[in-house]
Amino acid sequence: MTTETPRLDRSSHPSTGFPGYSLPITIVMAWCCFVYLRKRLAPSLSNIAGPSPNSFILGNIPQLISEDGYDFHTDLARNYGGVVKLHAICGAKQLYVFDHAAMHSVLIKDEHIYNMPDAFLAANHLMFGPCLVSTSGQRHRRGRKIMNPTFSPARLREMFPILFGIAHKTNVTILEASVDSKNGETDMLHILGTTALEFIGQAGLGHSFAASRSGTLEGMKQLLFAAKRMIVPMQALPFLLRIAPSTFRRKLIDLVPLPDLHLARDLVDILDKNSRAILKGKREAIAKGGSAIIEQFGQGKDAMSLLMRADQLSEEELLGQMNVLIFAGTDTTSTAMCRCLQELARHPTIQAQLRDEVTKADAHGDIDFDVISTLPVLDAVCKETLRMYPPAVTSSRQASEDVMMPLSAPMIGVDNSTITEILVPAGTIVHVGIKAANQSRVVWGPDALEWKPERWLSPLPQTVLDANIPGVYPKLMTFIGGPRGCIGFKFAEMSMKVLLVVLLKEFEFALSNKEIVWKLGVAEAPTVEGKQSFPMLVTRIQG
Ligand code: HEM
Ligand SMILES: *[C@@H]1O[C@H](CO)[C@@H](O)[C@H](O)[C@H]1NC(C)=O
Ligand SMILES: *[C@@H]1O[C@H](CO)[C@@H](O)[C@H](O)[C@H]1NC(C)=O
Ligand SMILES: CC(=O)N[C@H]1CO[C@H](CO)[C@@H](O)[C@@H]1O
Repeated sequence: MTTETPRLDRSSHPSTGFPGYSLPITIVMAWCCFVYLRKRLAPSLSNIAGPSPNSFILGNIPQLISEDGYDFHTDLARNYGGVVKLHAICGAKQLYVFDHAAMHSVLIKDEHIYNMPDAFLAANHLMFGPCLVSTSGQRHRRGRKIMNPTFSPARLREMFPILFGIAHKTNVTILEASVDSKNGETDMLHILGTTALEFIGQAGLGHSFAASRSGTLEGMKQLLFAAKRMIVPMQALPFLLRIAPSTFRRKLIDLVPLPDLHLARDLVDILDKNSRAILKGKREAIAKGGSAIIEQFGQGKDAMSLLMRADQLSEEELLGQMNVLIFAGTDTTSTAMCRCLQELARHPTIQAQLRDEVTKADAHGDIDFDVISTLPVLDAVCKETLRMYPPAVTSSRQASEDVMMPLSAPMIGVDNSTITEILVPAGTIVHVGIKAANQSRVVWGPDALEWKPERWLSPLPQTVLDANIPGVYPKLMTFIGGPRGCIGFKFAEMSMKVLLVVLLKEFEFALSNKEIVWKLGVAEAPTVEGKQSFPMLVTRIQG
């Protein structure tokens, strides 16, 4: 199968910051103002405290979506109660929420009222096609019902040896890379990114990206960062999708002088072409039947093969779901692994303790599926990393009607009165502060901001047990909760564990002296001097 590699001029678009404002953006924003002002906002949010807007037109949005926005999110968590008011475009108000009763309402109790924002659904539709992250309501429920079994515990058991096979290849890649390396540094982001893509490729798509050397990984990464930089003009998408036929939209995209939009267009074209080629290959193998299926990567047991045999999704939907698995499962997992290795490098005693545990368990060939989940230090290291460093920092929803938001503890309003619940007006966008919730001192105790796997090895504090945190992953918001919670959280956890078992047996990880700057994209990413990379000093353990 031939897949195309994107050739992209990376210097042609800004790597950080907010794009400049040209005529089309001004038009889009004027349109947004019109829509928001028409909806006139209920006064109920005026008493909620929050940071003052940076500008009238854009409010706090540039800070919220900035790639350098860690401090903004930290300040929100530190300086306000569990619900914070943000200023959005043209004076509209949004909420930033990390109170757990409020999160429970948004994600579970009143989930049918809080959809993914229209602009996100529309952008996801343009990028990926019809899929889980471009649909809501009934259509989304149908999609979940069809997709859920593809990552069930029985499937994970089947995928387990496939993941080990890939991790062993990664071991060899690291060996080669560290031999080739001039200064002893190995870029673990690239290696772990390729590995995570291969995990999803083989287990999810029955396809080896490593074998086809497609540019999917680079393309996906750049697409997500370009999409995030376009959040403001994206607000016009639901409107454009409604009025314009697709050929006209395409012309429009070509005409609008936004480098990021053109980059996104080219990337989407490449991803689409690759995905269609993969799907065609699978169709042919299924048509041939018998050994043609077994010869495929994943032996026909991957998620896509299951979906194709179940025959409930259209061709476009299959492509969409395929794109979304790549999109949702790659950068998130590789970033979490980078954070994991970073903390293990900072805590050599824990690294040694973990190495000891996995080496003993893995002494007679690969650890068994049932055994890997019983290793306490391995489990604690993964959970603590996912708590401290959730790869996605926020997740957004939009209220489709007026709704009351409960609070777990009263807050003080701007007028010094006590607020016990909030009337959220229809149309309000609510950002769930995943990171802020995970690190709450109220819940986790005074050491909430320290990476301490030990906290998982003894009974958790009563405040954690009482908090009733509404995550699909016990006690954490990292994978969100409710019907839109991450479909792949068990798969992601298993991927991390398999990699840690194989890599810690073989290597010792230390930090290089390069300064790592973490940027906030759709998932966070480590950079060195503006380029995505995560150099580490990797030494092979002798003996
Ligand atoms: C550490 C790794 C991961 C993290 C932190 C993570 C986190 C998340 C979060 C926060 C969401 C909710 C997004 C939103 O609604 O705003 C989500 C959704 C999703 N994730 Fe993951 N994810 C990870 C790995 C994976 C993997 C490996 C897969 C695929 C096997 C996957 C598949 C999905 C899908 C399909 C959705 C959309 C669910 C829906 O809208 O119904 N994720 N994930
Ligand atoms: C890693 O690769 C080396 C060289 O091929 C091999 O000797 C070693 O057993 C491998 N280790 C693991 C855990 O796969
Ligand atoms: C609220 O209380 C603070 C201190 O207790 C005071 O400085 C401030 O003026 C009060 N604000 C209003 C609106 O009453
Ligand atoms: C509510 C709360 O305690 N939030 C904490 C979340 O994490 C930030 C740092 O990222 C802390 O400063 C907050 O106090």
